[in-house]
Amino acid sequence: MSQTSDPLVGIVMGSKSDWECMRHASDMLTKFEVAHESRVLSAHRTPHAATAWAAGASGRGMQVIIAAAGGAAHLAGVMAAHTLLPVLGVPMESQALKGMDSLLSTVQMPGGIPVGTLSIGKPGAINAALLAIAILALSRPALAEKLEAFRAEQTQKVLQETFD
Ligand code: RP5
Repeated sequence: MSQTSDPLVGIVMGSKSDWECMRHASDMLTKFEVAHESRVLSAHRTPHAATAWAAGASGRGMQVIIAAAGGAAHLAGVMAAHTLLPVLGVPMESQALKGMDSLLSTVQMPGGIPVGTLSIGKPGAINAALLAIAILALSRPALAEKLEAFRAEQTQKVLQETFD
């Protein structure tokens, strides 16, 4: 587990093998100085710990959960079933089916229990963090300013691209 003080965002992933991808979400939150906690919890391998963590997240001050899993990717759905916090799902790229399994099992939630599902792999990890930041920025003007600066910088970078 990795944690900064009083985390606002919780990043959970089904296996340590997901960290190589999910570190990009953590890095983005760190860049924006958003306190967060990252840990491995599995819907299948640690079902009781996973549901207890989700149920307690709001009470511990968290405002957004990012949940990543691969294959039969039920973690984000299980998180969403046990909290009212917004849950962002990141499908991991799987070996067998390249993440299509993860994507479908994360995105196809029954009506009534939403999971905001991002794209497969690294872009999804980065965007989950940016979406979490956008949610938090709704009530934090300083964070909204940082997000605006990030977008402006990104735009300038693209416009200034050159070729060798
Ligand atoms: C899922 O199974 C994890 O989220 C991971 O993406 C996948 C493979 O896990 P390991 O076998 O590498 O632990 O639960």
